[in-house]
Amino acid sequence: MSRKPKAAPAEGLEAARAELAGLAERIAAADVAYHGQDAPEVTDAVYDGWRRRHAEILAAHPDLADPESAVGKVGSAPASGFRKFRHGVPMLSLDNAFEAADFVEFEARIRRFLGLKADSGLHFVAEPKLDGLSISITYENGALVAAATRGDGFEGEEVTANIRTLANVPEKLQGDPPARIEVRGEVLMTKADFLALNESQAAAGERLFANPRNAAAGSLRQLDARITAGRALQFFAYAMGEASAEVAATHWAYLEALEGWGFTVNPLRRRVSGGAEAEAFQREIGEGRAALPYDIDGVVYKLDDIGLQRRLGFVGRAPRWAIAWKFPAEQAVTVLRDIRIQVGRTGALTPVAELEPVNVGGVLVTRATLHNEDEIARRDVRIGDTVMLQRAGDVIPQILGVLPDKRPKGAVPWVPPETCPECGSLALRPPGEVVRRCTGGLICPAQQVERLIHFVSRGAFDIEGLGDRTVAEFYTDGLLKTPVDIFTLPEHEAEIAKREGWGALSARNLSRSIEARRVIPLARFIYALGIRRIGETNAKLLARHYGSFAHWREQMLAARVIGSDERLALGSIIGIGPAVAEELMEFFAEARNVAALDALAAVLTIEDAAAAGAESPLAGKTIVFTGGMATMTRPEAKARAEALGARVTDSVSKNTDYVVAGADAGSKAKKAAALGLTVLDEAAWRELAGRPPPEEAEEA
Ligand code: D41
Repeated sequence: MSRKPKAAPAEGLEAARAELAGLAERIAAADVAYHGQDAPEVTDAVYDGWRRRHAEILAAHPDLADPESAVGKVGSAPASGFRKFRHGVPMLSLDNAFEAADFVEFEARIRRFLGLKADSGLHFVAEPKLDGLSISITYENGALVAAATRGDGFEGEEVTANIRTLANVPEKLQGDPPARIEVRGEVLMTKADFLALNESQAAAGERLFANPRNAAAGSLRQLDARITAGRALQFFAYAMGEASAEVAATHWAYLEALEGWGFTVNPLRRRVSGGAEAEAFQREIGEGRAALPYDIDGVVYKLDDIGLQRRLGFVGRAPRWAIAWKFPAEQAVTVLRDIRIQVGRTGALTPVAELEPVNVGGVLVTRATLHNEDEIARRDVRIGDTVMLQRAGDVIPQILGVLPDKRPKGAVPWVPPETCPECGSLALRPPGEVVRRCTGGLICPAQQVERLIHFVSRGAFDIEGLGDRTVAEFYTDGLLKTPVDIFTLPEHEAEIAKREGWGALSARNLSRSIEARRVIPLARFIYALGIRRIGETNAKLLARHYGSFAHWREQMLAARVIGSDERLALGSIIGIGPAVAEELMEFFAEARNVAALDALAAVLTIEDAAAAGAESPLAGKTIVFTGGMATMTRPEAKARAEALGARVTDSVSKNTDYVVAGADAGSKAKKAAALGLTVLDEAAWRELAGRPPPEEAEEA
């Protein structure tokens, strides 16, 4: 493609500088999200667009080049060209702890879940949390056969040839490993190797890397594995994935087995029992951190007993049995230039701080969230103030507080707007709520655009080629107004092809990716609607509970009647609280919403939700637990049932398949008997749940 550098905007240097700063911030944030453990926040196309524009402006204004800028130094742009690799067992993420109280709560949660006494000892393995990139390596009959990046946890990129070039990754395992085993760990570059690499990059006139992690990522994700071979990368093994046979009963023993097979395992690992020992280890490692040859950003604590790990399972994408206790985040000081109002998909007005650009731990920060107007008042943040900033491991920087000595004369307290800056409608803050909202609803362009952006986003319709910027442009130009318009875009393909930055091929590709999404799973569809409080998790719960679009729609309409059976049924879905139910009812009470829903359903095929664990005897069944059990807590029983595809509800009705009656089961068990339902005792439940009596379970 021949792209002439476009001249910078006519407003001149200042405008160019501002646009450059904005782009740098977005690119840096996307890099953090991409190279971090999180899923990328923007599509590759949007990201590439930002980078192109950034380069164009720099080409027109070379003086604006900022040697401190993180842009241009970062590891690599999201590479394509690698084969996708589906992980047999998802690579989980980790919940974070930031202080001792979080660890205490983590332990308490484990005890509650397992029904253990408060004074029962729990043993953990503590491992420094290496700041590299997570990799999975598969061995068959002791030989390395495949390696892949973590990606989004479900699907990564296949990097077998690259991983084979790492000196400390065994090609053949020693000892007697299971026939098939997957080993997980972190690939990193030491600080010294990173500095040396950047020196030789500079000497060769090549781009520099921002930090060791980006250097490791950029070095590994090379289509030409010979380049990887020339880079000093190391692999530290820390977890197991799939295995054809049981390896060990504790995580500690598993790590020793890994060492026996020839892997490098972090020698700083330690067994700790309880919060006090964890806190001491945290301090010890924190103090030694700067002197370590590689970057770490915290310590991972894993429950040692693998049997208990299995019982605990995971919630969302993170195991209940492990936690990453992070070191305090990096901070900086800068000047608050302005407070801008952002209008979200649901009309929420969020104040955003516009900052004098500042480098915080290698990332250029120009914006920070101010959360809400109470926060601004509480911290008395004023325009012109010098503020303390924190980047807490995640992407959105926060303002910690104000340096009062540096306040300029005449700075006045900030006053929240009474109207929406986007559409001029009244912006109201209901009593008892912290958020001010635009009352413009669908007439507010900001809300409409945000809804469309959400609709096509990754977890929703995931339409490739329709990035944030494109959606906003199409909206402004009248090509898109409501979600259903997306499916008429292919009819405008010729027109789109003529737009600036487009061509016949990209327009064709857009039509193709839209057509490919005419069939959509129910959960994604529900999530795409952008109803307040219906995130991916709740959308899945609803899809699983109601099964089909027609059934869900019918039930929601009926549930609008307070006291109806349908309303009670909605309220009894575990995980769907009253606030969520309220939002659903509000959505369905609005005729325009139902009309929009039906317009979409008319052009789409919405797939029924398959119950999880479809082959299990509990798939699609509805269970009520009542009374206490001796060998399993209620949360564990519920999690087990849900993992097997069952719905757990609170109230017994004719739609209940099983009632599990514990020791002191009362009225619910009676009602079940009266309705002629199947009532199980604890032993029968364990049998059904594939959890035979505890003595035998040890062997399983
Ligand atoms: O050192 C690390 N970065 C590290 C990461 C580690 N030592 N252990 C880890 N263990 C896990 C589980 C408990 C889920 C097997 C991890 C990670 N996960 C992890 N890294 C990135 C996402 C998750």
